[in-house]
Amino acid sequence: MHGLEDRTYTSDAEPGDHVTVAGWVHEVRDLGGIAFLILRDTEGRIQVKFEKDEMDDELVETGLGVARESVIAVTGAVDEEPRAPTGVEITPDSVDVLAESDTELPLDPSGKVDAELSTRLDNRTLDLRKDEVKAVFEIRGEIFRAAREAFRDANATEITTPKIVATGTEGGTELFPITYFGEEAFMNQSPQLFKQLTAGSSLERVFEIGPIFRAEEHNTPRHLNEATSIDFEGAFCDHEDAMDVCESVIRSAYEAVERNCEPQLEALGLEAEFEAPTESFPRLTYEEAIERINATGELDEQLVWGDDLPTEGEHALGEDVGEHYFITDWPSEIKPFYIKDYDGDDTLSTGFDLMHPRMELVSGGQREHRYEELIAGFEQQGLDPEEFEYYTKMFKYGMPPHAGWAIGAERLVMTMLGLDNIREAVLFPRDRQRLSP
Ligand code: ATP
Ligand code: AMO
Repeated sequence: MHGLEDRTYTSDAEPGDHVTVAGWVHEVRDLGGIAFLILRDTEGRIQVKFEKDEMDDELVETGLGVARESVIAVTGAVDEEPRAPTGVEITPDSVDVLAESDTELPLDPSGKVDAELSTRLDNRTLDLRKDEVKAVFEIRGEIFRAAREAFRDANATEITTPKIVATGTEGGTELFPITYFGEEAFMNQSPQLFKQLTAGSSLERVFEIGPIFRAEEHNTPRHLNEATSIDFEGAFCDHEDAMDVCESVIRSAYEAVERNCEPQLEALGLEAEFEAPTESFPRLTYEEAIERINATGELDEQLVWGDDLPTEGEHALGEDVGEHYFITDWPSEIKPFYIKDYDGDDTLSTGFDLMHPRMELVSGGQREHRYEELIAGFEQQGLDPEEFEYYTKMFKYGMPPHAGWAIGAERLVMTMLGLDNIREAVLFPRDRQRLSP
């Protein structure tokens, strides 16, 4: 067996080198006297040539007898060969089989045979061997890297908050209950209260990239039961400042992907059309939004002040605006209790959403930081403030004005790459039907 510390990636194998490459058997083509094995690793592919009459029989047998998707290490000389797919080929001195694959595959990683999404998700390891699938997750990683950099520029500290909690915060979706040493507990729907408690400390500006759990009953192409939330919270920020940070994070993510992910965009067939947003995102008020939706004539019934925006309305507006846009100045009654109203108008909320033409990406707002008003907000929402005492009491000890937001990371990946289903943006998605792998 090879210790593979001196392994060369396929993309680094140059004519004249003597190398060991390791990876998966992508394809074997036997032309009679000569045969080719295409070896695939994370960097690309390389052709391995077997000239049957000139090479050791055992070597030829090993190289050509191995099933597709087996893992092998090949040592040999690299030569220029214009007819090879990458312009070079290896003539092997040795072939070691490190892990043999079954000949029957549940999924064809060469992509020649299409597979249903459920088959792909059941066999994610094989699915990820396809260039265009791998590209999604490399881009997802780049988005997180860029977001962390943008947060650093915004002077925010990365934090992590508990995922096992005593209370929920997001009214719209159900909680997953769990048993915590005999007590009822829940999986966290949002780091909302914890990020506020931290922003109100000496840290001031914080961010978190972590899981959120929502017992969404329905099965849609844009809802998950476990999603990844990119959260920001900043003390001494108002909702306008928070929108600025949000815009810079989204813009940085697009720019980093455009700059650093050319091969991945190519694998997805997006290299020609991919464009980072250049203009700043328009900010529409809720009132303007419903007027524009009504003007499209796409809805059977006209929207009036106080209505939540129905999905068809969001789509009509998305088509009309044609780019990312914020919706601001929502009716207070349809925003959560922790969002602050405008001073002097308790019907108008500082909450905002960032929309992609296809769907909502972000919710946020300035927070209610005044103790009495916060307690009143809980009561209006039908929540018992006593249960949230761990949170509310800190508002008695100097809680600065603060604001923040959360981006649904999978929705960002999905809309950026034009994926049809949010499950394509998660390695191992959790939905109504899927608890494993
Ligand atoms: P949030 O993150 O605040 O839940 P959202 O994007 O999930 O935002 P909308 O798209 O405005 O919310 O949808 C509103 C609600 O409509 C959803 O939370 C869900 O309860 C319901 N809904 C949306 N699509 C479907 C669907 N295809 N089938 C059943 N219910 C749906
Ligand atoms: P909200 O509930 O709107 O706000 O969630 C923020 C963003 O998270 C994403 N998201 C989801 N993505 C996939 N599947 C889901 N089930 C799902 N639910 C939410 C969306 C959404 O815009 N505490 C507030 C944020 C804040 O005010 O800071 C909150 O959680 O992209």
